Amino acid sequence: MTSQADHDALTSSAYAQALEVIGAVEPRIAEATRAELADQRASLKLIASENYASPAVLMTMGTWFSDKYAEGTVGHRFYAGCQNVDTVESIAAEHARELFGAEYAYVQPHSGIDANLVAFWSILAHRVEGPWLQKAGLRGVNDLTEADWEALRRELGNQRLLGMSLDAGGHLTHGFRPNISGKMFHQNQYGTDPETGLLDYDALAAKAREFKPLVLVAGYSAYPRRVNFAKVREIADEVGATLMVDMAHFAGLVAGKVFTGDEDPVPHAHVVTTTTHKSLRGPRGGMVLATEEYAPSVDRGCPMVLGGPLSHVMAAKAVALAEAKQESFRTYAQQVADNAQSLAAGFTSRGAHLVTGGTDNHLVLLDVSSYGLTGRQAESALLEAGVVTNRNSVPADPNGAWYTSGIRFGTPALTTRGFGHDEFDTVADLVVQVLSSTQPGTTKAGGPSKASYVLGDGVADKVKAASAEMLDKHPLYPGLDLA
Ligand code: DSN
Repeated sequence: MTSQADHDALTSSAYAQALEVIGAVEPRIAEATRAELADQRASLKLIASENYASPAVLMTMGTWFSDKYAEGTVGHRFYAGCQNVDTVESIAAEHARELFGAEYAYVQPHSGIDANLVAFWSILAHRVEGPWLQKAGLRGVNDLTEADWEALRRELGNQRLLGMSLDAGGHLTHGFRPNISGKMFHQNQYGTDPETGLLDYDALAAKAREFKPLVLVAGYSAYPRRVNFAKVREIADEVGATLMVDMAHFAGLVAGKVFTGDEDPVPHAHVVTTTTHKSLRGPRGGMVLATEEYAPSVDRGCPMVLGGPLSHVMAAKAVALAEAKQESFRTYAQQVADNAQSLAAGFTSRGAHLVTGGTDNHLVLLDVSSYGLTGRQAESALLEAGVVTNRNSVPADPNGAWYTSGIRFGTPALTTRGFGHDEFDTVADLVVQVLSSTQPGTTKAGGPSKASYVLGDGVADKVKAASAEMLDKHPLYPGLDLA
């Protein structure tokens, strides 16, 4: 067993040497890599979908597994020599099944969008193609005639999907028109209650009864509240829909047992998708969990819609999932949720307006219109002061999805650095200082601008100095010294 000091020295030396090897080929990349670490260390990272993976997870991605093709699935590959990839993929899937209590896990998706595409096509294959093949008395796709394909294409292309609208907090892959999900499906959207901003299950049920979707999508990327997935499953069952939950944002809270019972999507959904790099704190990538019933069609993800699996990333997923099984991850996940409460309370006590009035997950959505700003202006002013966030629509947003009226904040990353209640209260204070000191700018022609802004003199420096004090107390990768 190595001591923490030995471990830190090993990590520092490994990265310093790796950067030397990289720098000998393309010094600008080694330099940008060092600069990225410095920037991440020096800023308040509040983007709700970002985190800091452990050195073990990061290092696992930098190996020769990157060089191997392995299309197909474990034990059934389109390439020879995949025995070690099989080992890696099996271990990652085993950890995922155990951690989430899932019947089946597919760890190949390269991203959240890929995971959702795998899920959509798996549901279509299971619900549309499967019965159609059986009805036609066919054994497999090779038996289809051109006329059969024509009929199947028509049927596949006319299915209904009901998802949460983007401005209510859904994700663009849940049927938003510019995304393929909004084009490949006959889509419809549910929103939130205009008064409370909360999900209205009765309204959702009424819409589902009227629309009768094949796929009902639950999950969100900017809704600051928990969802009762048992209720959503009842609605799906009533209308004969497959329930797909996208838990990309809150997978860490599920893994860490903050969301249990009705709030845990895994026992209630037919198919669950996620990314692995957000609150779950793993490598950049995606994953699909499913019931046994959907497993065979999910397993066809590659080559159905995915290119060759990223074996080095699957290996890193296995490491991250092993980390998430540890007791310390439960403590972390609970702290993420507690910190979101502290941040929300800090904003509310300073007069800021929060969508839904607060939070009970890992994110807070601040409506910045009361400061006379668009989300775009607020995001830029905050960035100038070293506070990294992203603009986001609020329900029925008058400024649309580009300029927006909201700023989304998340606690996973700074919680990894060790921030607690007091620091998040200070973060709220700093954010409010910036927003209160920002004025909308004007266009070149002198008219009102939705993008430019003017931040009061000295505010950025003052906020950066206050942030630096907290960041210094909670260093990122404390043992990692590249000097
Ligand atoms: N980009 C992710 C997010 O920020 O929520 C989702 O795609």
